[in-house]
Amino acid sequence: PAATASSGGAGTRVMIIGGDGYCGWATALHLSARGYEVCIVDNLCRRQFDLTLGLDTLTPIATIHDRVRKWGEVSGKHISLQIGDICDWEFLSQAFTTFQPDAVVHFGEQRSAPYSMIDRQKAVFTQTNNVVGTLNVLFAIKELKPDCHLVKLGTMGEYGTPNIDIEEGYLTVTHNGRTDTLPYPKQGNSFYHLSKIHDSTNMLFTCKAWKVAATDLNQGVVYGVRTEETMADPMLLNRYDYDGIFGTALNRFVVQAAVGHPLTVYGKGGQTRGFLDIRDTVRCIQLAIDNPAPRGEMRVYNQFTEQFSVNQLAEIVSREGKKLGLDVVVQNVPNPRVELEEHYYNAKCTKLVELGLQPHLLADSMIDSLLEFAVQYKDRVRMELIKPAVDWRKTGVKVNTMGA
Ligand code: NAD
Ligand code: USQ
Repeated sequence: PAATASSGGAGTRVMIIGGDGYCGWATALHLSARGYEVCIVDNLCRRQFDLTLGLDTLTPIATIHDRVRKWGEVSGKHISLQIGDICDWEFLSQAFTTFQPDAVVHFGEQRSAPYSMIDRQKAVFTQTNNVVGTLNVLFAIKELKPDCHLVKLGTMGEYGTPNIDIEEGYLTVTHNGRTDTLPYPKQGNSFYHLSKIHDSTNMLFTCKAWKVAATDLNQGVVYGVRTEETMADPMLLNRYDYDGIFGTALNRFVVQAAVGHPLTVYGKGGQTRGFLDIRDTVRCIQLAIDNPAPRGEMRVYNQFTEQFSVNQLAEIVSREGKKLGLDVVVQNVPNPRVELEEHYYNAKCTKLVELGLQPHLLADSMIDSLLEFAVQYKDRVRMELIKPAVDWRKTGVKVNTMGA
């Protein structure tokens, strides 16, 4: 049964593509715990990137098979598993036909901006993997389950950092006396962010042409690691990236503080972004599923709860770290990226709150507990993985690593 308003979505059949990843695993358990029928689809390429590049998560993570088995024991709920690549049409169409999803949550992309800027091969892989994967999902919906709602993870980085307010997806413009509501202008700052823009364009077109129902969630930078379900057993623990390629700003700063590494603020540190707690990511996805877009409409929600500059984050982490007795130093390192380091930023994020999101704001208690969590695992930190690893200006046809 397709769910309508509020959170009464129990019984809804949800396919979670990328369900072995950071956001996907937490979401799969959140929904399963609440009675949704969950199927995880993943080709485990994220684990392969770690193996290939010599990276590792802060937390020890179990295999996806062990995770799902343990979740069954802990909760009494079954999550079904389909291991395969959504760029492979045979695989995806079979997964769709077998599971018959009411909603597909699509997290299954290469999501690191630095990874996409390593070299030509990784730029091409990122855009092929992301754009073709999403295109296959759109075809699967059209051909196999036309009433299935697509909940697609986009990114706030699709908008870039324009010198005007950022709206939720669309902008009403008056030009030469005529007015129209148009997709908000997109300016990505890496081949990864650009892949998300290409996805949004394909989605908007198929919503119009095939009456697909889609919600594009332009998510900000996620922080934190604990959710109720992933903390229920050590085997359910989520991944936590802190390295220079997959680690994101606040999660990196927390680990850096825990091990006494200077906080790596890139350039002037005025770069401002939207951020949210992973406990809100899972709630936002549930709200999007429970309030499906009507067929033919592409809804766009900005999925973050607060905006911070990188300098502000470094300040918060050093203040809280000192309270816990940690010696925290902030260092402005040369910016490996090409981006504005001082800019206007004012992005709207009201639609998910209107649907009922009650944000977990970045209170001191959150930083405290995240710092304590990082300290608990600090013996696993490999200092050499912390440095910024990819320079936007040096991307070429050969592998580009700053340390090499
Ligand atoms: P992640 O890398 O931890 O997880 C992505 C998962 O998708 C991995 O398990 C990977 O194996 C899988 N995957 C990738 N390509 C696939 C394919 N072709 N077929 C099947 N599975 C595939 O990433 P995450 O941090 O959980 O991010 C999930 C989504 O949310 C991404 O689309 C990302 O762009 C978006 N997002 C993440 C953040 C963040 O801060 N982590 C912020 C905004 C948006
Ligand atoms: N930054 C630092 N120091 C660091 C790491 C990052 O100053 O050690 C700065 C970056 O230069 C950038 C900002 O922090 O200005 C954000 O960088 P990030 O690595 O935290 O986030 P980003 O590369 O944008 O990518 C992450 C996720 C991606 C998601 C995006 C949301 O990896 O999947 O799409 O956040 S958003 O930024 O809103 O587009």
